[in-house]
Amino acid sequence: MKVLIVSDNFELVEHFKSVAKCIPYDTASFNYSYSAINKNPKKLIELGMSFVDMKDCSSVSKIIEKYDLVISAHCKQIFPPNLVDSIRCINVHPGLNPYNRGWYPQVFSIVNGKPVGCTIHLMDSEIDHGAVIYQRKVDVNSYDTSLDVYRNVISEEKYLISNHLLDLISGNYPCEELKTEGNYNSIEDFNALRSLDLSSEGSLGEHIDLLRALTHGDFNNAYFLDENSEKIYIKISLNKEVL
Ligand code: 0FX
Repeated sequence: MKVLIVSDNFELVEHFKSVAKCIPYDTASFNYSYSAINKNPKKLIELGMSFVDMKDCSSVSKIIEKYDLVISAHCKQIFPPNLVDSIRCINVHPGLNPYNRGWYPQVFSIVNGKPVGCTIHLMDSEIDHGAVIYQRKVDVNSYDTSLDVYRNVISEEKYLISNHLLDLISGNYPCEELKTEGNYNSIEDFNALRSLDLSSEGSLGEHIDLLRALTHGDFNNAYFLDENSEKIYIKISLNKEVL
C-alpha cells in the first residue's frame, strides 16, 4: 500500500512520521508533500518534503497512478474532483463536521457556540464534507481563547492518528454520511470577523467571545480603525481564578 500524506502543518507531519515508523514497510510505505501555495515551507522542506500542486493536472495524474491512499492533514489546497473520485482520499480536519466546516473552526465556534473538535473523514468534492470516519469533540471553556481550543483540537487529532493510522490504511473503520450540511466559513469570513466595528451593538459577553475567538498567540487578528484610519490591533487575556 502506497500512502501520500499532504500537509502544510509541521506538527502533524512530525506526528504522522513518528506513528508511521511503527507500521511495517510491507504494510505501507509513506511519502510526504506540502501544497504549492504554502508561503513558508522551510520547516517542511527540512523534514524532507517536496511540494505538490493540486491545480496541476499532470501532478494529480501522477498521484493517481502511484498511490493507493492520500491523506490530507491541514493541506492548504483543495483536492480536485478527479483525485477524490479516483482514489481513496481521507482528510484530517480541525473541526467537528458538519459544524463550522472550512477555515479555523474553533474561531467560529467560540463566536457561534457550535460544537468543535476534530474529524477524520472520506473526502468528496465538497470542502470538509465526506462521510465521517472518526471524530473527537473538544470542550470550550468561557475563558478559552482560539489558541487554547486549537491546542486541544490538535491533541485530539494526534490521538486519532496514533490510534487509527493502521485502520485508515486498511480501510477497517466505521463510516457515516453527514446528516446535515452544517455550515461553512471561508477565509473571507475570518477576515470580516477580524475587522471590529466600534459601534457594534451586543452584550458584553458577545464582545468578549469575539475577542477571545480572535486571540491566538502572536497573531494580530482583531483590529479597529482609529481616527487616522490606522489599524489598532487588540487581543484579550483571560485568567481563571486559582483557589
Ligand atoms: O494547519 P492549520 O491549523 O489549518 C487551517 C484550517 O483550520 C483548516 O480548516 C484548513 N483546512 C487548513 C488548510 O488551514 O492552519 P494554520 O497553522 O495556518 O492556523 C492555525 C490556527 O492559527 C488557526 O486555527 C487560527 C490561527 N490563526 C492563523 C492565522 C494564519 C490566526 O488566528 N490568525 C492567522 O492569521
